[in-house]
Amino acid sequence: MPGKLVVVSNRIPTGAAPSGGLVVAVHDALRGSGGLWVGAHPDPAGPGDDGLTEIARDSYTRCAFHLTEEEYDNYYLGFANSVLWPLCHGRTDLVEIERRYEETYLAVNRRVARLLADRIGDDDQVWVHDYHFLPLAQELRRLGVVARIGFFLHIPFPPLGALSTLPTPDDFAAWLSAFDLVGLQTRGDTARCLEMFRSDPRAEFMRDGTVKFRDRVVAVRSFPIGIETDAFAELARAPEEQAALGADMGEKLVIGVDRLDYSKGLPNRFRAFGAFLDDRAPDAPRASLLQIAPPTRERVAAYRAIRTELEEIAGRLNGAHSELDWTPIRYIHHAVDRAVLAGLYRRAGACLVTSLADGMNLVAKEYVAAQDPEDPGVLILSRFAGAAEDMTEALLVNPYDIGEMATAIATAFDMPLEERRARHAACLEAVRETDVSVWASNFLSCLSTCVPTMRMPERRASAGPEMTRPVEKEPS
Ligand code: ADQ
Repeated sequence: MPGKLVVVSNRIPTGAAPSGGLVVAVHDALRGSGGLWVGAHPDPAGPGDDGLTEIARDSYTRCAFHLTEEEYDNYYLGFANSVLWPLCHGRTDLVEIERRYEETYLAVNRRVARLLADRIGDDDQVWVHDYHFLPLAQELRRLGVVARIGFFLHIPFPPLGALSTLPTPDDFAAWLSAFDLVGLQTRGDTARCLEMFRSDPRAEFMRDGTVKFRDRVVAVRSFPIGIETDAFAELARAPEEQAALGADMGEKLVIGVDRLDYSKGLPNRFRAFGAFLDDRAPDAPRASLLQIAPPTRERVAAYRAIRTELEEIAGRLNGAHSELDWTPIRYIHHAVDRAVLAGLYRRAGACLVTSLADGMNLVAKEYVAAQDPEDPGVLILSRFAGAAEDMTEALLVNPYDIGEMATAIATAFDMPLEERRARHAACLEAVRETDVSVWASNFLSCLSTCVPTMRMPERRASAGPEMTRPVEKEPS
């Protein structure tokens, strides 16, 4: 009988009925297998216990581990978001090297592994999410866990050269090789991951494309993530949400929705909208940019800096272009209810996704799903978002080229209906093909076909260093 599913992710839903595409897909997969979902407790400091706190139980169990304030600072804000995040998003200039960051990151992963090891059966499948837990499989293997362990990286895989920024660059490949399956967002990410292994003398390529690394074999594949397409489209059609959106946002509306993050290219997006306003004819219809961008990680200096920069640009552009009854840039700093968001997407004639680097970008997919296929808006999409790999009929732009983005905004507003329909239909097909339910089932069925390279139950009690053993090759 197949075992249960164990999911590990930094964020974990606390409510009884989780919402949001990724969360729902994971929730559904867990309900089917009666498994366990473990994540960090939303309260930074727990009640003092060092173990797992159960936060929900249904057909599966949700448990959380607590981070002390020091762990939150050094593991989450430190190594995860001031080292790995900028590294993976091409901003090695923002990487902050602090010994305590790395030490705490490893210590938290070791602790989570200890909390989990006894709860994982040999036939279970473990699905680890994202850069907060890169060393987790290595720690679980050290504790004798032989179950299949898969990893999905939601953010871009870093280019080879950038890995040298890490305090111990060789660790990255070793961490990944402790998983049986490494899932990445795009074919480009997969190529970069394989390039890392190819340049490492410890790695060797098997005939079936898997990588043998010391005593382990790991498969590397892309699994582009998506959204709950039909459910989101349904939300956008809801008439009550439409009725609430009659605000005077001008005749032409372009929308942007992002966490306030330097990887999303927001300053250039605002500048491009300013250049579009500069170039438009005096009698052209009024156009507004509605930017929804709640701040995140504000204790990290780079996030405070981007907020200040953006407010300055918005202030300057509004000063130059506002009229008594019209403000061209509306900048909202808080999260918006998903139903309202879906309605706003549908109301907007264009959506600007201008990421300088992005694993996938779900906003691009949500915008397409929310459109009326008979009269759709136009997606303007950065070539550096993972979504651009398959959504080739969006207006693809270089987010460093302000003039090109300004022209794209004008092109989107002037685009004939037939062309809008054709581009939208092609993009919608790409969104459907990567529906989040497809993404989850593809990843899990691929993981189930991986042949675990360590089936040595007698090692379960030992927490010693990894032992070597003959490699079992995956069937080709
Ligand atoms: P994010 O960097 O958070 O995700 P994205 O993929 O765009 O980026 O997802 C953002 C989600 O949050 C969307 O569903 C969006 O609707 C929602 N959201 C953003 N701002 C909001 C607001 N103000 N109010 C309400 N909802 C808001 C990371 C990676 C991405 C990858 C995803 C999933 O950085 O590249 O696509 O994980 O793997």
